[in-house]
Amino acid sequence: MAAGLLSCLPIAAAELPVIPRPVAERPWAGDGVAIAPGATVFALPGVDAAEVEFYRAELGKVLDLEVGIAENAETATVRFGDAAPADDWPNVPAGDGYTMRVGDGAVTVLAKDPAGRFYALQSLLQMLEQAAPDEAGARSLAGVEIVDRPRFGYRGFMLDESRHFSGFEAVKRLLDGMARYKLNRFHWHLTDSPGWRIEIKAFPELTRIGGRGSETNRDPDQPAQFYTQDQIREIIAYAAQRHIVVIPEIDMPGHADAAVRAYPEHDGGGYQKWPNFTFNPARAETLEFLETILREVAALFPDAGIIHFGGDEVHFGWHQWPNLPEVQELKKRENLDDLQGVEAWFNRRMAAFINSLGFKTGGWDEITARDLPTDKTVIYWWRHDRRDVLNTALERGYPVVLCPRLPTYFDFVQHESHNTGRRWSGGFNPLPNVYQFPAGLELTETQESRVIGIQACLWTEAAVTRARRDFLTWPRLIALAEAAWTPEKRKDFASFEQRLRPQFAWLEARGIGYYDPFENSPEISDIGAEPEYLDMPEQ
Ligand code: TNX
Repeated sequence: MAAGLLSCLPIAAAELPVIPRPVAERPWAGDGVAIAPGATVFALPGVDAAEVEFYRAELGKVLDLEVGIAENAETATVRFGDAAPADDWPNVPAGDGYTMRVGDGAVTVLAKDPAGRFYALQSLLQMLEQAAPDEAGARSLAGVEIVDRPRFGYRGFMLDESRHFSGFEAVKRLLDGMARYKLNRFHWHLTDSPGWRIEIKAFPELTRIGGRGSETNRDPDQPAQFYTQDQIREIIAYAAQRHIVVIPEIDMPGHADAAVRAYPEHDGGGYQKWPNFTFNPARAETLEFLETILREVAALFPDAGIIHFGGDEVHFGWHQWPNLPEVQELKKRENLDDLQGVEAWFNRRMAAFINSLGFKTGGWDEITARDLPTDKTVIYWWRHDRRDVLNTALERGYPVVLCPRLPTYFDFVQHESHNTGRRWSGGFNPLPNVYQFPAGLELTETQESRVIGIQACLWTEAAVTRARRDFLTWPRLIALAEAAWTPEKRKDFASFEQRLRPQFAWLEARGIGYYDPFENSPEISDIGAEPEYLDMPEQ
């Protein structure tokens, strides 16, 4: 798409009730469009009928009408195409971008790729929601032309399922919300110390034993909570239909207690709170065990692009490594000086294996110093107090996802008065800080070109119930979505607040809870609450 074209489009006076705010919108001089009973959709040549069938259903839900299929382009209410029908159209963008004209009696959506058409539909649905129907059930939209495309290709959210388990239905609701706001990466933190949440056929004890317990309840007699492989396939398909890629995270060599509880022969020791925090990083059978797991994960997530292998906080629990005979032997064999060398060796070995399966390796920013290949590794920068690490990763040419604790960790509190959740030297993550990110980092142009995206992370140590997880996620995730999509010069917090107010109705209708920053609604703080047992198949 020609960037010059966008800058010459004047901004519409009455702004669209759309989040994320589009790159450019201008009034269309002709008539607008009334969408009434009898509305139809049409797939222009080049667009798959099945794709438009999905849009027909989505439009029908919002309009509460039966939407039909038009016989031809001329009579359609909403038509979806992949090329400009005439010369007076802006260039048709590729990827996630789209252009949409609401004018002269019809809505025309043009995008080279299905993702762009899907995002145009999200904009249209939000506009229609805000247009109250008249007595005849018609919703009127003023004439407008939109040209839109995202600032970042990777627009993510991470959910920690180990500390407390969310479950199948909650994840689907989350994916609905992500898609609505044009987020496209769901980073699924499926394993950590309290619980192992992904079925691995080769090692059934991982879920049978490792799936029991949570951060707040380690009683071994609880039912195991995890996703079966069938459920995972269903979630991936549901996400894919909404243009969301699901990226699995299998944490190693740290955060391993749950797996080690199930298979103690792989223990590498830990520390007081988590005595089996690490896998043995040097034992041949343990490396094979992890590779077998990764092979199943790769088969289950064929389109993930990235397998995230954690790699964080290993030094918390490596104190017993010097006593492990396999580590002593490895150090000698590979000429490694210290534990950091052992950790790096382990990272390189596992990353090479992930690459051999056809995936990039994702890892927390500790792996920046590990000499992993820059073209096959994605760094997730989380230590906001280690700007030096971000700079190093960018200088070395790694693709980077920005997800620093401040302001993108949603387990941090969002209002001064909130008592549960994290703070960092008094700092916390209110809505405006999330919205303004990443402006405060003052990235140079070269640096930004290596940033593939931004992500919020919901860690769930202090999020025991679904109500609290919702409270921490919404509406901050909506602010993050606009930060990920909308270019800096189009971001405006006052405008965002205006457009945010009407979003709560959608969250409520979908059964999603939230914090209302306008009312400063009461904190949902569930310290002492019992974890919920949701959606588990028969065991
Ligand atoms: C740090 S982020 C962690 C997580 C915790 C989180 C809590 C990261 C790579 N490690 O294990 O859940 O802080 O905010």
